[in-house]
Formats: sequence, C-alpha cells, structure tokens
Amino acid sequence: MHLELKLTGKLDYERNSFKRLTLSARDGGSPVRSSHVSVRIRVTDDNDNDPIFEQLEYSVTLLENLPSGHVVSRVQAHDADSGAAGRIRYAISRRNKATAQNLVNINAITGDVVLKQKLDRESHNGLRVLIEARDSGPNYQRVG
Ligand SMILES: [Ca+2]
Ligand SMILES: [Ca+2]
Ligand SMILES: [Ca+2]
Repeated sequence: MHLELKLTGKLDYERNSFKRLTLSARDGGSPVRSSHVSVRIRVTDDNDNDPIFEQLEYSVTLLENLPSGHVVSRVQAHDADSGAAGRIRYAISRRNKATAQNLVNINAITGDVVLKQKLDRESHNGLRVLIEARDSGPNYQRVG
C-alpha cells in the first residue's frame, strides 16, 4: 500500500516542534479488519524570527565630561529562534553619523553602550545613535 502525507499549512517550530499522528487502514471485509500506524514528525528550527528590541527607543540624559568607559545604557533584544539563530550580537550601525560612531561603543554580547570619549554638551547634545541586533544563524536577520 502506498501512503502520501501532504502539508496543509506551515509548520512552526516555535509553536510545535513535535507532532504525532495515528493513521488507520481498514479493509472492506466482514468483519472489518484494520490496523494502525503512528507517524511522528519532528520539526527542525529555521531562522524565521528577527531579533526584537525590548524598546523601540532608549533615551538617556547624561552630564557632560563623563569619562570614556562610562556605561551610558544597556539595550536588550530577543529572538525566538533556538541555537545560533537566536543568539544575538549587538553593533553600532554603520549608518550612523561619524560623530555618533566616534562617541560610543557597544558590547556585542551584553548590549552595554559605553562612551569612547568625553561628552561635550556643545557638540553632542541631542545625538542619536542607531544600534543593530543580529542573530548568528544562517541567513541572519539584522534589525536596526
Ligand atoms: Ca517559526
Ligand atoms: Ca524558528
Ligand atoms: Ca533569528
């Protein structure tokens, strides 16, 4: 006997990584004779979730002349995938203006944003810094 199973929808590892089906076959005899078979489906994880920041915007007010090395803020993102596909690395975006790129560094793992130079109210007031989170999986997702 030949049996073909077709997917009628998308499998989602995050919702259900394991499925079990029981199939039965019966003949047309009298009495009916039947048997059952169980099919187990294991779903593996695809990198289908982007890292998502806890906040869309982080806002800090700082006193000028703070020393370099001062931790300005900590950003956090989450990624629903497992393994490398959910492991997040942070970076200061290359799309930032030079002033922002020269002013802060970010710890790729903790998300700590650290001053690289002393703050100057006259040149750094109202500065915006764009931070990226990306996962480490294949076909990584980058989110600004
Ligand atoms: Ca999914
Ligand atoms: Ca996934
Ligand atoms: Ca991911």
